[in-house]
Amino acid sequence: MPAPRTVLLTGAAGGLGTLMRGLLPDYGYELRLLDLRPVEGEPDAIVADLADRKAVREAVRGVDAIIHLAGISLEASFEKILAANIEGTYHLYEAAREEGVGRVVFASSNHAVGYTPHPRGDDPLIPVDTPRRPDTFYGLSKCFGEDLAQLYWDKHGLETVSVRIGSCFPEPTSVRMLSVWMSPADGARLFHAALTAEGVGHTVVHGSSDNTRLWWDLTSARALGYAPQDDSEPFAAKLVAEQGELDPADPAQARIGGHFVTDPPIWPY
Ligand code: NAI
Ligand code: 15L
Repeated sequence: MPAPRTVLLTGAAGGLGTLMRGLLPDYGYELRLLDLRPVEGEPDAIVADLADRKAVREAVRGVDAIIHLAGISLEASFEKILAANIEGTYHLYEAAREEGVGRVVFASSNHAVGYTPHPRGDDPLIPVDTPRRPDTFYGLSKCFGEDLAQLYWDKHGLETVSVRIGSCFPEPTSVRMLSVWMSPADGARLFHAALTAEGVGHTVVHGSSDNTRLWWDLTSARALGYAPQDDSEPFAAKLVAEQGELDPADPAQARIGGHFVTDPPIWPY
């Protein structure tokens, strides 16, 4: 596979999209941007809903690969998740198949396995083939996206790397995030590896930095060539002083998905 150059970035107006818009051009990518809402400072960005199949098909035409971030990124009603994350992702894959795009990097989430208890002490890291245990309709939509990716690889030869992202923000903001944090720079490293590794078929990887308090195994991500450079530990002392260590007796602190398992935040639209 020739190295992709032109990449469609869906969800470009969002938090992660904004971070990646800043970082990925340094790897030589030419980004085509799409979002439901205008992308600040980017007048050429495509403003379209994933529900609009014609617009989605036009958006993927001619790109080498797609980084698919668009969708509802927290818990919401099933109907909203169905439209944006399930039907929307299907529309994107259909468009990719019809236009012959060879590779998708899919933003999956830790919430696909959110009910999995996190390791403590000397427990082994969670493997990437751990059974899925979604913690929300949102997490369920990420399970769907991963399965859709598998189907399009098996049936149509369309490759995907599904990145189960932990928490990708400029800094970790909770003690839980110390274990699943992916620095923006490591996020760009991982997306670059996912775009360029040979023969990925459909590969699922965990998306985190090389955190001292890591909960999950990064082997499949490293096999793509991902070499994380960051660690959340420098943020630990302050966060632990403010919030205390995680309490295993508290259901909202005992599992990978954190408070999503007990108190899912509702997306405000
Ligand atoms: P975000 O909510 O800031 O951005 C999502 C973007 O998708 C928004 O700009 C929104 O307008 C757009 N969007 C929503 N529905 C759409 C539709 N129907 N058509 C077109 N665009 C639509 O979320 P964030 O944090 O940037 O996350 C990006 C992706 O990564 C999401 O898929 C999220 O589930 C996933 N993810 C993010 C994590 C993180 O730590 N930021 C962790 C795990 C997964
Ligand atoms: C996600 O999947 C969300 O999109 C993001 O906003 C964070 O809540 C992240 O997971 C997390 O678990 O910290």
